[in-house]
Amino acid sequence: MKRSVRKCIGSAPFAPLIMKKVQFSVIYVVSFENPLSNLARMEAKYCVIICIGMTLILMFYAVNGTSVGSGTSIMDKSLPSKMSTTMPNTVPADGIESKKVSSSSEKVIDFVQSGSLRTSSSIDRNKKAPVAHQESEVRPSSSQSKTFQQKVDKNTRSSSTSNEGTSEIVSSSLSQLSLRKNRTIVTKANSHDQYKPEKWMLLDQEQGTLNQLNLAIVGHVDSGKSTLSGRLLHLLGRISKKEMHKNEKEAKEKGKGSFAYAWAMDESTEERERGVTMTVSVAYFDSKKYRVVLLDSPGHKDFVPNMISGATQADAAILVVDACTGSFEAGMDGYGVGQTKEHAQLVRSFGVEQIIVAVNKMDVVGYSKERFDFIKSHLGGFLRTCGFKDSSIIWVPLSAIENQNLITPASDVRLSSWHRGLCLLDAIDSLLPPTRDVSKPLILPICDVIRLQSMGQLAACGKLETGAIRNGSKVLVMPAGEVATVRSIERDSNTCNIARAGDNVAVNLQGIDWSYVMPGGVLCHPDFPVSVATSLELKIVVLDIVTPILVGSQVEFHIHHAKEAARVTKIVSLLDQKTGKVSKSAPRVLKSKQNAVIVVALEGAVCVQEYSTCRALGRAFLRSSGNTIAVGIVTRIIE
Ligand SMILES: Nc1nc2c(ncn2[C@@H]2O[C@H](COP(=O)(O)OP(=O)(O)OP(=O)(O)O)[C@@H](O)[C@H]2O)c(=O)[nH]1
Ligand SMILES: [Mg+2]
Repeated sequence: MKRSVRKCIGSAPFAPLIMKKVQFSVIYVVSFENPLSNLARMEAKYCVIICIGMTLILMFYAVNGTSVGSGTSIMDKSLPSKMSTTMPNTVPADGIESKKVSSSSEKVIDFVQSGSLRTSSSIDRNKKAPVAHQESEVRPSSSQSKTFQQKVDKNTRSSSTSNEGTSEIVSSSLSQLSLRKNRTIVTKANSHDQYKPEKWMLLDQEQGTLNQLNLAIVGHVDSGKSTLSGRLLHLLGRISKKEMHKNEKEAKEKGKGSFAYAWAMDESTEERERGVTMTVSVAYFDSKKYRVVLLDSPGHKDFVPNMISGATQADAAILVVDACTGSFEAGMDGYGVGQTKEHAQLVRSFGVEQIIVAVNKMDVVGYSKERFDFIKSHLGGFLRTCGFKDSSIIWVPLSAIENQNLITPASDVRLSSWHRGLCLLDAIDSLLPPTRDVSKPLILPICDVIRLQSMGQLAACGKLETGAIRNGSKVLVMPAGEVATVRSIERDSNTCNIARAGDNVAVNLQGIDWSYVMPGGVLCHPDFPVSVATSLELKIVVLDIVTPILVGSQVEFHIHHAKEAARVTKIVSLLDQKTGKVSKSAPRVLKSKQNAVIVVALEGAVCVQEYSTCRALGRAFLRSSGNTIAVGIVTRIIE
């Protein structure tokens, strides 16, 4: 329907031309009516017939020819990439339309929503991505190759930045999606039970290598996440003295002296000028037990979609809260204003079970035990309602600025006198190793795509949720349904031969057109394709909302790295919060804190699995007007 409408619009530019031709013919006919001689009349008759004929032919070509030709290209250009996270302009969804009227910073958001993460180049300054301007800034993802990062051509990246060529190809590939989808899914919908992993996939941990732990740093704006991350990296030797000195000097010159450590993570000019993290930055360090992938998320409300990109990959999280009077309370404010609450809810909905609460800026409150206890009791109660078990929450009072209780126990007696618990680094090491599902078929949700035009190479970046790949493995790129071959793999800037579940990698692909590989897509096993759907049944928990959810409500649907405009088409039932049983069928509205089963129809197809089959592809959440309004799981793929 949408396409046909666009097709008409597509042919519109040709309409004046057709009209002109018709008018000309009519004038011509009329002018021949006046000469009265027979010959003239005969000629006039023939002329009239010829003219009518020509007019009809011209109209036929004009209508068919132009609507097909121009309609296709114009339609394709105006259609958003289905897997792109930029919302279609035509969707009057709450808070979505307004985002499209974007300021430059919002454009950045759109781009980054493609799932872009970036590796903190402070850790390796010579490997810095070229940056031309903010909108097209190249921000390599999670643990993808810095080599890729170095070579990447800012104009060649597949992302949600508007790229007419890209959207044209992507749209045309998507137009075939339903066919591909059916072909792929119907003919190859193998049950996961039939999957037998190959021997190399199951090999034990390589000797001498640490377990990888993807650790998201989340929390309310200005709570000190980047400062804490920068400080930690500096203490662990991942940032040189020279580097730190440079940051300190430059930050001071700009009147932002207190942000020197944060600058290790916040590298873009805009982030530094605004003193706000806008995209997730990625850094690495080794603890005694883990190879830690640190995902420093933005805390500002406007950048929650970016935070999601990183947090969906997390095995565990550090929730940073600001101990200062008023600041902690602001983070706990409801209705989408307090990101302490929103982030905690989101990371839990992504399946994160273990959380470290870093109560930061304890220096400002004189390392007060009372303040710490107050925060612990208030936030602790809330975390329990999110589903965190008490035994999975570690509380760490600290000061990033004064280096208290980060990698060694506090030296300040005001803290050490009462805190007998762990310092932050020990708390990280006390986390249980994440389970890695290598015995299931490959699933790698793509958070970023990097194209090296000069070398004709293409890398899909993201975390392997299940399964394993090695050089030469065949992978199915969804939703396109195209098979590609793994040319090489990079993990934490190093090439490796095998990547297994849990690894954050850049997978260099060959044998596939780049337009088929998109952020929000999924790499999977060719014989076990993931589903592609536009209508889903969800079991949701409604968060603190001001506007109730109704049938017909327009929402932003998020799932792994994909985002689509959606509409609530049905509220199936209300569920009892304690028993989970249906308490009311087909309620008219959904309000805060209610549990329900709903059906959503998506504007475009997303790669999805039922939660019972694959957790990573079965967790979804809904946003509206810049707030997360519900978190949930996919219980049924309808269409
Ligand atoms: N006094 C004090 N200030 C701190 C501490 N940690 C961070 N800050 C300050 O808090 C401000 C914000 O720090 P950031 O690290 O940018 O905070 P953030 O959470 O990363 O902010 P966003 O990413 O924008 O959400 C800076 O001025 C820091 O110097 C601390 O332990 N004590
Ligand atoms: Mg920050």
